[in-house]
Amino acid sequence: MPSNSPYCPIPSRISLNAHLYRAETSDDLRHLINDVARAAKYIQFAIRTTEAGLAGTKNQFGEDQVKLDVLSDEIIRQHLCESQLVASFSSEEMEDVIELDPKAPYSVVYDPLDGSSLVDANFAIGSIFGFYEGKEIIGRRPREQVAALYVLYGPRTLLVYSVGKGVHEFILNDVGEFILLRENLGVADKAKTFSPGNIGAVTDTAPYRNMLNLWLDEKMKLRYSGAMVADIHHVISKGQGIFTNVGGAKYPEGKLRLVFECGPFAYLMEQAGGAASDGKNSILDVAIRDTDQRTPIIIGSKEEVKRVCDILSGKTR
Ligand code: AHM
Ligand code: MG
Repeated sequence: MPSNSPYCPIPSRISLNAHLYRAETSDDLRHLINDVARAAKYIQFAIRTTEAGLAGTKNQFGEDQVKLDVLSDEIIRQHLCESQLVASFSSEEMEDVIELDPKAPYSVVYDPLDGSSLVDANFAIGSIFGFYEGKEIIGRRPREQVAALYVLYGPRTLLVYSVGKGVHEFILNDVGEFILLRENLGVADKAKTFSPGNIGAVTDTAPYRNMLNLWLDEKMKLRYSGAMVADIHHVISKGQGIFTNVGGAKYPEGKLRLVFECGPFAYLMEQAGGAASDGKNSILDVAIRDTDQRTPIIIGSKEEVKRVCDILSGKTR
């Protein structure tokens, strides 16, 4: 970070590191976020250059892992280990919480490559991270996160982060640095676009069908890519919208995981002025019992989140 010395030129761009410094983020957290951002650069390079395909292995949920899932997880683990700042971590690709150094200041939860089944279709995909102080993850609530971020690998590579002081967006430039694009992204109370996940649930969940019919009747615009990270970025980027993944017979709790996916996004969405609910409570207040815990999620513009929760609970039609 340049000092006030007249010998330090005024920068023509603000780097992620400079932005974290200005936000008075602790040095440890700033270094850890920089390390995670560096891992993301290697992942985006791997996405561009690695042939898509199955790795021949399954993750803790019995899902086929694609090569890039495994590689992204390895890249992140390497950077977390090298940082010397991680007490424990938990990845969507691994079964347990892994303890690294109980005296280190932070724990990290992450989905290394959300939407990886879309790699062959060349859709946007991403990495999602949540940061907690201390070594415990089980028994915590996502509200205890001290930071969250995601990296979106699309036509551009974007990084969106919050350390509890607003939500800020960076773009990866040609020399490999994340530089500030937009500061203090906000999400309006009313939604104009909808992004309905686990849509198969309408066959046995009448209120979800009612909700969908309302969105169609009101001529709201459909924006659904199949990667949560891209679909929620759409809401944050456009400053409005609603994303849902609610339960039905096949996935009673919906398809998405509290720890790696819903928790970090709930933190970012509340920081942007939106809301995230499991249908009853804020996602940020749901206790983490297990790393494979799933939760319904209704996230985005505040008024729409409330309306969806009311309709799904049968309070209104
Ligand atoms: P993944 O982490 O294995 O990629 O799975 C999670 C993804 C989310 O990104 C997305 O919202 C959801 O699965 C899509 O599910 P569906 O294809 O049923 O709409
Ligand atoms: Mg995922």
